[in-house]
Amino acid sequence: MRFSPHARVSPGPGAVLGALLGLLLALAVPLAQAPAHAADAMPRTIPALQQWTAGTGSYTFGPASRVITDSVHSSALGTTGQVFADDLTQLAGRTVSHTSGPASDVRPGDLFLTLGSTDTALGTEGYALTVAPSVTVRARTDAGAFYGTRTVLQLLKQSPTIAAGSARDWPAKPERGLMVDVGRKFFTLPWLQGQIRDLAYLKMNYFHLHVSDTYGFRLESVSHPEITSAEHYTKQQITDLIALGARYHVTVVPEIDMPGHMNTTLAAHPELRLTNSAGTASNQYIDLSNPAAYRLIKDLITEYLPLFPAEYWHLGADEYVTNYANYPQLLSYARDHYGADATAKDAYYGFINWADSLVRAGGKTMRMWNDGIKPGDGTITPNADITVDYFNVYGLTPQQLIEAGHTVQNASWNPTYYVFGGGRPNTQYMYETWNPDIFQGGSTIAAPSRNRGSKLHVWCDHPDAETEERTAAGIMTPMRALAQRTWGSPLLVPTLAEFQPIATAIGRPPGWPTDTAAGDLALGRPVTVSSTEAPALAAESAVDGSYGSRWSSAFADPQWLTIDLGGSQAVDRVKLTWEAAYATAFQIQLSDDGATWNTVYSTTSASGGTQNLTGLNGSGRFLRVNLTQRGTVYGYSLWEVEAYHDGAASAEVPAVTSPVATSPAVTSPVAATT
Ligand SMILES: [Ca+2]
Repeated sequence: MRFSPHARVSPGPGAVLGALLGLLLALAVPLAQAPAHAADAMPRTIPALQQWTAGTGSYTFGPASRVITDSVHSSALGTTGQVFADDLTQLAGRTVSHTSGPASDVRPGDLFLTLGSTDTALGTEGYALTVAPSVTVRARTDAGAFYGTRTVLQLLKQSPTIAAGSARDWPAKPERGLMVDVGRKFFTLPWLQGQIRDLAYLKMNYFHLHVSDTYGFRLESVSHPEITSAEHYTKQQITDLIALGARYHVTVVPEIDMPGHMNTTLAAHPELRLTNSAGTASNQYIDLSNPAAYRLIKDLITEYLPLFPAEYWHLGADEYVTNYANYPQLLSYARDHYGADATAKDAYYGFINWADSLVRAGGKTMRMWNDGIKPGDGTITPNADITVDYFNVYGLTPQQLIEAGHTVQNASWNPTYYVFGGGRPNTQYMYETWNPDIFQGGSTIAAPSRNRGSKLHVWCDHPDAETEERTAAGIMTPMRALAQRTWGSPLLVPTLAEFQPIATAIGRPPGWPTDTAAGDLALGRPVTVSSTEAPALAAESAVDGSYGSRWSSAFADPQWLTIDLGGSQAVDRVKLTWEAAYATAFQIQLSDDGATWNTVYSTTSASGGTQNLTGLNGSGRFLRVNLTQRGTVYGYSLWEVEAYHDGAASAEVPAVTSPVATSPAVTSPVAATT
């Protein structure tokens, strides 16, 4: 996919209009923190629960709490029980045990997983949850039980105590996911692993890897090693990633984009480039009139079909030739193979169905993008068994595709496209108005069951436009809105402004990697600020461990940011990572009471960037960044504020493992009770 004609300017310090709109939004919703009464009783999860009935009393997660999988179903639930215990171990900062046993073993504080629900409305991914002195998740399938554990995990992330009650919960759509263009930009394995955990945390299950495009072919190959890029994934790495996905109920679906977007392959095979009637060879179109092209493509599909156990294979098939009159060899090929009435476009349609036959022979269902499927331009139509990812308004409408026999997925440019250097998802529209049965351009379908669901799409048209950390932060809220919309439960709150603090409170899954170093005293601590530019630029983003998320203030002097370190801490180093909106004058201050401040660092000539302020000498429970002079016309914006007590390490003694635990889990409410 390339730029949409509707591409919007991405937000940034220069986006004055966007910033002003953000301010207006913030001002328009002054009571964003005050939930409606109806939402008070509903536990806060993303996605929201379909149904909740409040009970009496509560459940508390404590040091003796165990995960118990019903011994009758221990083989089916064993992995889910262990993943749940592992996640709780990360959350609590201590080992949470997992055992198998009968319901009669369950004690107050335990978490019990079982199957055998007769509630058919729960389907294959739903579950029932009972919160009492102990918690019980009962489902019809392992997947359903797993999603019950994600609900409990999100609730325990917010508090070790959960109000009693019972839930029935199930998804509206079977596919809820994310696509990442690793073809144009190489994303590291830890990043991909983190996205699998984050998808699962949001009860999402579909991870589409677009593995080849303009700037790369990212898979190790034995049949064609000449096309593999230097930055690529080995087959073992892919197998391990798929195994992680299986533990988290996330399916990894590959796409090797063909017959367009084949730049990397054609750089190694210039003889297969499609040449137009003027004699110009394309960098990205393979020549579908050349039998050698089919041999190479068959080699690749045959090599990789067994590597990916997912039931789907995505062919891509987007953005191939548009003016077929320029390619008479395609017309000749089509007439030779598909009859005297064939059109040049039949070379494309015939290729699609040829590839579909390879995929079906491999036991899978093929998918493709929608733009090449047009009415009346060929004598061949794509096989009806192909699932079509509908991303923009070209040719057949979603309803027409369904009438032609296809199943579809909603990949609408608006609101599911996140384009490097281009447009961003309209998350407010996505959360407040859209649903997965509204397709690009507003078209709808008669039978929603023929729509598998939706996913967010990260397209890296300009691969260096942002780092993978920034991308993780940039898609965080859109993914949460999409999780809500694909699960399809009633909204907890009607506006994105009200949803944002819920998303912040639920945060990332346990074990989410941080950018900050071990021993960061500020990580995940409570933080207060003088002002916030927009709900999406919350104070918590300055202490969340990510250099991809930031706090930003109103456009005025002075401002401040205060972190509660939880108790008096000696601090000898503070690291500030500024966005473009920096301070020229500020002070670092410490206080035991939050009222009387001891200044340990002061400057009037700072120039932003990353400031690693060493040799500080002070202690206190509260750390304040007191901001007195802006460096730009904007406010103050910090990607992250970190505080350390390097102690002996700063005296050039070899670093030792910090006694301060480094996981964000240590600051979670759960850990606080242990
Ligand atoms: Ca941050």
